[in-house]
Amino acid sequence: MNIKTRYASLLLAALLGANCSPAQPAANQVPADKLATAETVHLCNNLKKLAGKGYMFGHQDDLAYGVNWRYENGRSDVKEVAGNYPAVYGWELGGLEANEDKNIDGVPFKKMRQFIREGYERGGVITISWHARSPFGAAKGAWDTTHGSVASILPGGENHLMYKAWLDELAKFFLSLKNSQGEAIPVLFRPFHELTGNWFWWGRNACSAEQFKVLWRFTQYYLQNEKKVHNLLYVYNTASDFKTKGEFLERYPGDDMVDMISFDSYQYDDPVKSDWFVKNTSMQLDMLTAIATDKNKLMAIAETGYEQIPFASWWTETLAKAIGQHKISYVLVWRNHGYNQWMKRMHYYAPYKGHGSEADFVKFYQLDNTLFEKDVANEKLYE
Ligand code: BMA
Repeated sequence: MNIKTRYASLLLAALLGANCSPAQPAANQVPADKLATAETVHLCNNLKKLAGKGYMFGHQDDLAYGVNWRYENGRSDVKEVAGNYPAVYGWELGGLEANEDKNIDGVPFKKMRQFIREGYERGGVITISWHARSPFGAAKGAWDTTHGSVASILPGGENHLMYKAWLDELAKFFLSLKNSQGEAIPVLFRPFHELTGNWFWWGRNACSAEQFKVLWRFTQYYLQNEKKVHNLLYVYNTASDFKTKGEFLERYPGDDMVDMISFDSYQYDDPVKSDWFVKNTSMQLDMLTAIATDKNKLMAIAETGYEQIPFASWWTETLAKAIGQHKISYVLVWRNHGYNQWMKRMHYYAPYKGHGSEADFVKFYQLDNTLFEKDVANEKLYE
């Protein structure tokens, strides 16, 4: 760590109150943001209670498009198969930092705001990720591993002012998320996701653990204290590459900075021949359970999926088994893009009407411990 980074780190620790001692397990969970709005506090507490009943099913970009459609009011591939919307809606802000009208997957932010409101008003939960472009240039988007990018945006770094301008755009968006009564809509914000991987500019090879923690602490400090954004719960999210609790926590910014711990894990091999996904996910959830209990945090599988779901009973025989009895808040599958020109293949993770895993998804939907929108609407998570 250089002197500037060290200074910034100490300054932020002082500003935010460094947190060394784990919180005592308690029935209630207080959000990391001490000024969180009433609805955000309720969501935090209610998610804690809900985890005892089951886990919510989530889908990225669910209301915006599906495998065979784009922007048709009321549609959702999940709803067309299960008869009900997902309980969790994932959205993505990449591009907003540069004041773009659409995100990196072409979703107009104006429409996204409307979809977020619809999901919230029906009682669902909103989570947001951010594939911000590299501070070293937009060419590679978030997928730039040049060392030094994080250092350059920390206080004292050459791109710090630019980073603050990015956060100003994010803050405007978060503050604009309101329901018809003007209530701020709570969001599970998952910045710097898959942080243990080595593919994004905030990843393991591009910055030190200390720099990562300062980045997180600064971001949260700036959104909360400078921009007065108080409708966020903060989600710490690693890739599926950790083998121990220590590895999972290596870049953890502090108990006072995080509300939920999570990881992303995808199925890449053939689940009929290999039980890697079930075993590894279950083992990693054991570790998360121990950490979440110790620290009194929520937990989730923030992204998963088996692209194109080429195993008809993946939902009940693989995914549900991998989760087992672990008390996660939610599991979210990635987006139903359809044919992806750039990848040159079909890119989707939830079934759609006519898909081979449809019947099994209905079984998954009917399991006692899977929760979709109608289940969470009954729970009144914001009251
Ligand atoms: C990836 C793919 C990309 C997309 C990115 C951000 O997993 O779906 O096509 O741009 O997520 O949503």
